[in-house]
Amino acid sequence: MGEKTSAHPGAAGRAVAADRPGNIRNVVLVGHSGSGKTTLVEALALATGAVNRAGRVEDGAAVSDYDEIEHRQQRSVQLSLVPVEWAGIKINLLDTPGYADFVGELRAGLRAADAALFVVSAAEGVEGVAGATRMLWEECAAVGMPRAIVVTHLEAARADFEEMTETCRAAFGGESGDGVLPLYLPLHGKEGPDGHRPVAGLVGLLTQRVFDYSSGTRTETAPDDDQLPLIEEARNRLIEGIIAESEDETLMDRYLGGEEIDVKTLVEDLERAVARGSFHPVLAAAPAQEGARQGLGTVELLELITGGFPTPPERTPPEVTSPTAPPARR
Ligand SMILES: Nc1nc2c(ncn2[C@@H]2O[C@H](COP(=O)(O)OP(=O)(O)OP(=O)(O)O)[C@@H](O)[C@H]2O)c(=O)[nH]1
Ligand SMILES: [Mg+2]
Repeated sequence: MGEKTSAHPGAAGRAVAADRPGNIRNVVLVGHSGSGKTTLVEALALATGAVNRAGRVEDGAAVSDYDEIEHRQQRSVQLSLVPVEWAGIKINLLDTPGYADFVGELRAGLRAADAALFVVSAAEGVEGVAGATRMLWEECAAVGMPRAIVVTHLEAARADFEEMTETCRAAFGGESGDGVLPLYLPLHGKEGPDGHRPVAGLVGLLTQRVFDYSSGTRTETAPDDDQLPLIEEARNRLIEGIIAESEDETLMDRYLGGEEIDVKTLVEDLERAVARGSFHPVLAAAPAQEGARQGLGTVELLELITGGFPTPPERTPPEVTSPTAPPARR
């Protein structure tokens, strides 16, 4: 790795400045080869303005697959850093190769990060969250690394976001599956001639607002009356999940007593639980449409990274060892 790891010269044109550690998030993207990590990095670079136009992996035009070998193989072979800026926070996105041969690059990325995004393809189903990905999840859990899950390939024929969420709960959520829950549900648009219903937006389970991406730019609207009952069950499950993780023990009693807990309190508790590594939100993402800036779910993901993921000083540095000296803290 070493010198090879560099920001793509085209990304942002210049490095994003951050004047203090509190304004930095170091985030590694991990997951099965082909799950969509490089494509997601591209979507985030576009949404934050780090690039002006999204390149596709298969065209050899994605910012984090810049090596000629990557262009030829149409997949990542090395760790790469793509710095982006959102709401005054510098986010260092570390894109890792999913293919097992390049595990050394993955390990280097994990070491440098303070939080991880597990990218899973809904088209792959359970295969994408088994084996190496699941072991990696457990390894991150052992050191308390904050984690979130991003579901991609939402428009694939087999894709079903809710089914994928249940698969993730079973794979990553331990016996109860608690602590692995979606924050948004995808909203499907009109059925096309091929019988598919593309994902047009997201509905926020806490805010009960609709975030519509169908125009290529995120717009916020109120849900239709018939949409609210559809999210009620998932909303209640999420609220109970957040309250169960809350440090405020009175909250559960108040909730069970019928009190409506306000969204701000819930979001703050959620962000604290994410930062502690005890709650793992499931989000959805898709590349931006041709000519558009915002890919579905990019804004929600950036909000989670900046609001819920820890700053470098908040994380305990990893243990370092040398052949001659006993384990020591860095
Ligand atoms: N339809 C669709 N295609 C996607 C999506 N995300 C990624 N792809 C495509 O899936 C293929 C693999 O995506 P990559 O972004 O290269 O996957 P990766 O996780 O970086 O793969 P490795 O670098 O091998 O680990 C590419 O052809 C992408 O264009 C998505 O959300 N929807
Ligand atoms: Mg890649």
